[in-house]
Amino acid sequence: EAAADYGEDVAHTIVGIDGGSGVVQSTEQALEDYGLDDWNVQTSSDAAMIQELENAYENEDPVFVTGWTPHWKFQEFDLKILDDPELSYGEAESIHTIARDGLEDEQPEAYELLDNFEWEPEDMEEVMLEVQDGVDETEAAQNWINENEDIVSEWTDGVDEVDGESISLSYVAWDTEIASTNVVAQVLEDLGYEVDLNLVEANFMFSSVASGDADASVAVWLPHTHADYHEDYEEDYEDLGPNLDEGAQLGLTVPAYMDIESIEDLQE
Ligand code: PBE
Repeated sequence: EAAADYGEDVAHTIVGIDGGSGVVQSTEQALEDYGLDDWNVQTSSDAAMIQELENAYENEDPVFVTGWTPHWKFQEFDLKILDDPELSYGEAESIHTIARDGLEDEQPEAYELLDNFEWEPEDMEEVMLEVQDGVDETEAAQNWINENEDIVSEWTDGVDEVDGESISLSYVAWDTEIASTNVVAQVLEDLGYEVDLNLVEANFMFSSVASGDADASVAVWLPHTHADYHEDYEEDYEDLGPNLDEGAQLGLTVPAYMDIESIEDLQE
């Protein structure tokens, strides 16, 4: 089957996640960059996108999804990210932690922990896979912590415990961020914090930390994915740098059984 025919098979539709996500915005950019005028991105949620991917995969049907790594879907399914010579999806991404102005002075222990938090894609994937397998998010986070005490002790090294102070973390219901946010939340709880998980839409993840309504977020993808949000709000919060430095990437993603290698192949 010629790659261009896939368009008709899928009604020229790419299955996306929430409209506020960077990966959907990058996909819209890709349609423009590659002149794929008759294509569109259908927005839904991470969970709904996975369901559609699963359905297609079972029947070996063509399907296009807005993908990213790290993500357990690459372990569960045989997938490929299409070449993107125009770099509509950017290149390698890092995931950053941001904190509200004033956190360092007012809650130095939490600030220090957040500043120290850093892990690898494999770590994130372990938590994600367990959640995907049906383990409760909190429990999956705690399991990872128990099995990785050496890593966690580097984050908590020299950080004093507190007595029931509250702290809030903003995040979006993306599998990657569910994993990271729950792990950091559990470590903060172990330090004595009462953690409020603030599940929001993408733009509020940034505005809540900028306004100080939330204390921090560990879910900021840069330099490409969240560049627009970051530009709008970065003056009003502090960027603590990467918590995952290498191994993150966005892209138009398809099952490996599809006969297509590049987004360019969709041009008719
Ligand atoms: N993601 C996961 C997000 C960032 C983290 C790739 C879905 C996004 O596209 O905005």
